Amino acid sequence: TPAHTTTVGAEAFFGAGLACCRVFRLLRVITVRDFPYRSLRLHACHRSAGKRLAFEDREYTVQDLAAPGAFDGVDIALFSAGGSVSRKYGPAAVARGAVVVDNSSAFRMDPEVPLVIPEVSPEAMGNVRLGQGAIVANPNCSTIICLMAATPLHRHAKVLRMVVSTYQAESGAGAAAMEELKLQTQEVLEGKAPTRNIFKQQYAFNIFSHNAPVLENGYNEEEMKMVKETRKFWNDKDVKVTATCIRVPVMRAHAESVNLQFEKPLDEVSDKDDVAVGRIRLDLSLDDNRGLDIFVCGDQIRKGAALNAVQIAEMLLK
Ligand code: 11C
Repeated sequence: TPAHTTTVGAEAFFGAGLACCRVFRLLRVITVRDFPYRSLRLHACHRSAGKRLAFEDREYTVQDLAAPGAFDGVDIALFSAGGSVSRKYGPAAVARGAVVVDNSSAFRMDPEVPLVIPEVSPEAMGNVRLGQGAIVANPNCSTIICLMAATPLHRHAKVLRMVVSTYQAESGAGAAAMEELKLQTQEVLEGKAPTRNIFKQQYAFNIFSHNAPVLENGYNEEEMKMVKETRKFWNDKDVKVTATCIRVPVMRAHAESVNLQFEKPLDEVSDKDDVAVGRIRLDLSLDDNRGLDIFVCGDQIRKGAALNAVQIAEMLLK
């Protein structure tokens, strides 16, 4: 078994928030998949450095990400701390020879950076090798879940146009949002005004446009990530993609409605994946069996982030 040093970059690891929830999930996936490592280091921002954490029968002291030599001897660095941390420290890890598997959006659209979903695009890893510093980007969770289902179909009949509507869980916004959904639900049921610390909208008993900033074109950033990442992933700048991303008051797992229009007629559709695909219907609004309506659902923290990142790291070991 190869043995490697893995760094889990964990800004705000001990605080409530996106990074906390996701890094915790990364560690769980490392255990569940029995990921082989010789040593593991946990890094966080200055304020969490020095804290102690038990993981797999050992106690770790969280180290300062900014300390000199933080990445010395690291083969694989799993970053799950948001774009600004990845931008600041990712290149430093690469300079020390580490392969950075980055869960943030910081490098996804960089033409030099592979965007990888292992089951559907192992070839996208290109020449990335252990020992030769590089960045590999994990797509956005909504994109991964959609493309797990749509990519085999795209390869089969070539997608010309894809229309996605998402129903996104609170876990995509982090542990604090999940806690607030619980609190809000209780408050609303008791007739109290719901606490709104995370989003400006009430999300208990409510649905609303994804909380990502709205851009000049009227789409929110989450929607445009789906458009741009799909084009890069399929290496097809002409594919028409449009998305509507919505938050729903659900704790875990995103659901998506995906409408696909193909270049070639379909003669069969059958797929079994870890992302569940259901409600497969020929699109009645299109002629000649060239359209399909499907409904996909997956755990965006497992396959949508942590599991995908660890699978990329596993590819590096092969
Ligand atoms: C959500 N997909 O569910 C988002 C969070 O680019 O990795 C992750 C954003 C990203 O809210």
